[in-house]
Amino acid sequence: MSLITPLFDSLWNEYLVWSLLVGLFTFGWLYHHSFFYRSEDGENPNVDDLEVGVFPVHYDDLKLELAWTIVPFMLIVYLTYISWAPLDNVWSSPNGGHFGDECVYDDPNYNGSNLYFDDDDGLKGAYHANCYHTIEITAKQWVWSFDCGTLEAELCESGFTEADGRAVPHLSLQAGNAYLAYMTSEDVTHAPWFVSLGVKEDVLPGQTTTVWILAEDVEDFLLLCTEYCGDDHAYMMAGVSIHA
Ligand SMILES: [Cu+2]
Repeated sequence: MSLITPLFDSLWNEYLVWSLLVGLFTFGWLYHHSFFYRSEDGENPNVDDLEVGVFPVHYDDLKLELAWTIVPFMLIVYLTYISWAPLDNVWSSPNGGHFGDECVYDDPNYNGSNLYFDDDDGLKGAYHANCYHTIEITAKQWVWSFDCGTLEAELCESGFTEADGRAVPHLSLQAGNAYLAYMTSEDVTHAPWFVSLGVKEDVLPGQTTTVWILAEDVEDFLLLCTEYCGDDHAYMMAGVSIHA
């Protein structure tokens, strides 16, 4: 079972490496200076003649200030750059974006959604599909409801399942398909988190928001609410199955 999609997998690893490098550098420097510049017993600890309330301008170092401003800034620009393509992929346009247009089932050229991951597309790869299916998700305190519209049962089916000893709503999708969910809320703000797919999006009363559900692997996982919505927020879950 994939915990995150390849889209976020490579980003996660790269962010982890940079966090470790920056952490090692920062804490290494901090601990080195804390011990190396410790005052000896009996020594006047204020060897720099610092005065309370007076900024020590005689220690000003323009080169150092520029370095610690520009170097982290360049790192942030780089991390933004590598995150751009995956974000562009998960926020793709529903009109001829990465996932084409909505599938037209009676079109003689219709040949399935055909979701696939292209490793060579851009820096980190990207998902593509010929076309996508649409579903609707409605949230209310404290239950999810899924509407498959006119989709065949093989492509989308909603029902109930058991999780944590309770009956919860269930959504069944087919692997190899891209779905666009149109979502709204009947009361307060909620946010479905498709745990295994690594995506979540707010749903809001009186508004429609969308999220791409990229059903790639055959797996079962939970959908959890990740926007605090009242007493039973913690139990507001659903089961998601992606079948072959
Ligand atoms: Cu909720």
